[in-house]
Amino acid sequence: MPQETLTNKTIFSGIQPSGILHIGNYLGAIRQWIKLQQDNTTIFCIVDEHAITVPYDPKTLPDRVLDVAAAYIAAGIDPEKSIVFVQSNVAAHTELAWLLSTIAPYGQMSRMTQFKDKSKKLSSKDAISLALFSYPVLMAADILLYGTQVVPVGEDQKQHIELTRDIAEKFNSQFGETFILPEPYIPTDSARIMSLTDPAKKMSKSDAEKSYIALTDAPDVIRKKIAGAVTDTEAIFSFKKSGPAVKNLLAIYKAFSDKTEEEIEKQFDDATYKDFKSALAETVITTLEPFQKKYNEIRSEDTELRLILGKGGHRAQGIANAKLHEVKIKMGLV
Ligand code: AQP
Repeated sequence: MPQETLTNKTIFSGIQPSGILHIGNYLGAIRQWIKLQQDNTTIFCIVDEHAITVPYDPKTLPDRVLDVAAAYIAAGIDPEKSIVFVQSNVAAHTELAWLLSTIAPYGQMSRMTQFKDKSKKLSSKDAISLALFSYPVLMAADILLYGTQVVPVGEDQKQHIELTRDIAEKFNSQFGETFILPEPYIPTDSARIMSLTDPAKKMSKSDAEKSYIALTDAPDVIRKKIAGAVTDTEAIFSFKKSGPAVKNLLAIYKAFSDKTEEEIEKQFDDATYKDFKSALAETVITTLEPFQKKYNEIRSEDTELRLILGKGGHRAQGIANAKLHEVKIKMGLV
């Protein structure tokens, strides 16, 4: 979808509170959302019901949810402009997911690569939950409840949006026109950030701490993680010729410095890894500083944050319940 067409659209997206948000979540998702909220109707969810599809700690989950909400707002999501809410506060999501699961095609569901990847990480077949398998149907419900036209996602989520469209199309043809078919939106300037310890894998909040830079990491932690990041044998700083590890570090530098590729290549022409990594660390630290200040302010006083989420949940319920009601009537359930 061409980027210039993104005005007056209904946009939905979310992040799982499955760990501490990292620079990949910011560069690949939240940074785009901030731009999109200017000229569109934007709905940003904290998808806690997705986060419980793999083993998790129920004691820390409530804090994780507030952490993500605080990160959204500290990064620039404006709760007056956008609806910001917690998925489990709107029961229509799980109810619609069940209704949609009655028409979700099993064969297509079995081909979802995220399910294959995530289930591989679990110790045995019995550790894989049915909910992990049906995760894309809950995601379809999240999207379809709000008349979403556009879903900003990473490349890895495109398959889930295709499934959502297929489910919506099937529902519309079986029960009558009900759902808008959403389009995935992968902005050209969104970066896919890879793990600091394994550039073949994307940076993930559920991986080892040293593999990601959390948005809330203290300066010394950032310096240490970047110093320990894997590199290639020869110190070449080129967006085309460097190996995957250095290309990833260069991409992070570019995203945080706002310099062009040519400027960066020139700047580090004769540099050592030590020079480059220390420049990178200081750039990341400086850029994250205002975010971290705001985040700490928001997070230290939960009352305001809970009020924002309560209000967002209320607004979301209004839209979601009306759509669910329509679906139930069409399915002969009311
Ligand atoms: N490494 C990344 N680079 C760019 N974008 C990324 N996103 C995630 N990782 C990167 C984008 O962040 C949004 C939210 O993702 P999510 O929390 O719903 O799940 P995820 O994609 O599975 O994120 P993680 O960090 O890898 O979480 P875990 O470890 O729990 O699976 C999405 O828009 C995603 O594209």
